[in-house]
Amino acid sequence: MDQNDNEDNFMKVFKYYKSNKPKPSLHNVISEQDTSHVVKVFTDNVREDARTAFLGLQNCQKWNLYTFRNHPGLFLIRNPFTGLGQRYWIRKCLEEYPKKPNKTNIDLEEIIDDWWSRCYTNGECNHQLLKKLRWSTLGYHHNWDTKLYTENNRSSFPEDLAELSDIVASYLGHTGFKAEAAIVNYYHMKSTLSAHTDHSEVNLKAPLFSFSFGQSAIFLLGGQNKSTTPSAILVQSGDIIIMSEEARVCYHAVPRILPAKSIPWDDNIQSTDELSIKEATLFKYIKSSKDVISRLNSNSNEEAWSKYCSYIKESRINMNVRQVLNENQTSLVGAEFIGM
Ligand SMILES: O=C(O)CCC(=O)C(=O)O
Repeated sequence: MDQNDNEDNFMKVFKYYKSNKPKPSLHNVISEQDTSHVVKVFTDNVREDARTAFLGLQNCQKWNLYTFRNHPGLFLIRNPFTGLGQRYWIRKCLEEYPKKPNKTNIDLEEIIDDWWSRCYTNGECNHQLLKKLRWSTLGYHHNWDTKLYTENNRSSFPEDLAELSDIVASYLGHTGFKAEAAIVNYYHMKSTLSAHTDHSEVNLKAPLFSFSFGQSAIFLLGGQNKSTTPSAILVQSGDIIIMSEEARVCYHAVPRILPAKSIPWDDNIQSTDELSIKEATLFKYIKSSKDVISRLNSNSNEEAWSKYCSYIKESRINMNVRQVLNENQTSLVGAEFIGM
């Protein structure tokens, strides 16, 4: 076999799952029941985190954590969110994260301060504009051309997303994780994301957290070059994929979006009570719980939720959170690092 055949192994699988004629068989797509590939991690001794309910998560003791026999460092937490929690994050990704000063793919054509409001100007939905959003970047903005982060291309990172990432990082024992950059990806039913590695961050030792909502997807994870045949993993709404250690620098891609088999963002929708916990000792990043609790609860109103519901019925959203800097590093100024 010549060198190119080898390098094509990732692409062959990508093309197989992307194809419409013929449509792929999903027989080899790994789900958590597939014990020849997946190992359930027993987390009986896991400590409860008092912040979970504020951020739309179930009690940590109820989470289902899996590792993959062929992919050291890859973890899956199967939907630890409540229904209201999923609604909260879906709405944040649509209403808040594409707002300026965050960057979006639409900036190349036109700078829109508030994309979601613009989509609904005069009470009508501008479907064309709605479909145009493919990504927004938060914190350090990823420069897609240079593949570099720079200090002068940075906005503040959302406190709630930093707190959510901190909860998941702590659950897995990564106590020093700092959320400093995120790419929010917006997929429609025919969207794909091609094979790539995430290596623009100075710190490649810190894990990457990938939160998915809405329609399902086939996620491919291969090795450190494209000659490794990737595994195809089914990712559903609420799932968190964690890429750490070896898996942090492996090739991955999304060749296909699949219709969701269930609607977990509709599960058990009821308002969360104001929780009587001393806030000052609770949060690391969020200053007050009032805002998050009232935002969580506002989505229990079906009328308020309906516009977001129509969007997510035909789309998938993925929040991909990274630490950029090394421990004890406070800025990129003067830092030596290598991009692609
Ligand atoms: O959508 C996904 O699941 C993956 C997104 C991703 O790989 C990225 O943003 O780098």
